[in-house]
Amino acid sequence: MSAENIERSLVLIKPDALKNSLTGYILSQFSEFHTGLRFAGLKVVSVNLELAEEHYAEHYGKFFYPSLLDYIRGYLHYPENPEKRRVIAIVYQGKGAIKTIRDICGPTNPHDARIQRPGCIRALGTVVPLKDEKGEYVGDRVDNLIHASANPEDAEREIKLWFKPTDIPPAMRGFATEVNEEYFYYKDGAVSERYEPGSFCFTAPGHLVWKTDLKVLRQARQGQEPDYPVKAVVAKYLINKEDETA
Ligand code: FUP
Repeated sequence: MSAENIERSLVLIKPDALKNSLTGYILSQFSEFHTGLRFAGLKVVSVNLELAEEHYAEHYGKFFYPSLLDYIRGYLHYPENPEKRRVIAIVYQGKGAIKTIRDICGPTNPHDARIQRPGCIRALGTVVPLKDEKGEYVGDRVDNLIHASANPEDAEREIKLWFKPTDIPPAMRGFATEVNEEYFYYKDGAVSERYEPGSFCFTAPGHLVWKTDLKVLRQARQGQEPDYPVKAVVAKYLINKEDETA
């Protein structure tokens, strides 16, 4: 297979799929035998707020955005069980990966999925009406079990948001990396090069990082407008760091 034909896609098995024991079913639908796609990365993630906000940044300000963050973070399906709040994040790689996966997922809204593509994964989802503070219906939250990258640009952004380069085997990484030569710390939404109490060193000299992330960190340090928010760089380093059950 030539390198040009290879695509990557980020799949998230969301909390409602985990709650309904659909993980095995979903993995078998995407198996190499059925799709020709291969795993390039896989992890169990307790979704921090930074990660949720950046993943759904394009929906910021929409009526369903706050509910969407609670949904992906597992608060809606596991209100009483913080230890069960998690998502399975997977990078698939192969020819036509994006379309192949989205076809198996089906339409975004499970009502449409059941009509247009019975048998697809999202046909098993639910639609939850949302109300404003006056109790008036404002639209639906769509609990559709699975996320799949929509196009190659989204796939690159999403894979770099959820995965460090070293989470992916070297021959499958696909995107440019660089060896970082500086210390970068994070505290209260801001990045700095110096440690202060409560700050967290998310990358140190010698670490392999995404080249685009390093550019963003340097832009932010020089007071320039970064290509994307530093929060999107840091979020992956915060994965599974805090004990949300404590
Ligand atoms: P998709 O690319 O199919 O995941 O769909 P979108 O990017 O349009 O939607 C992202 C998420 O927002 C989905 F999980 C569904 C959710 N959503 C709602 O909850 N309500 C809406 O009215 C639209 C989307």
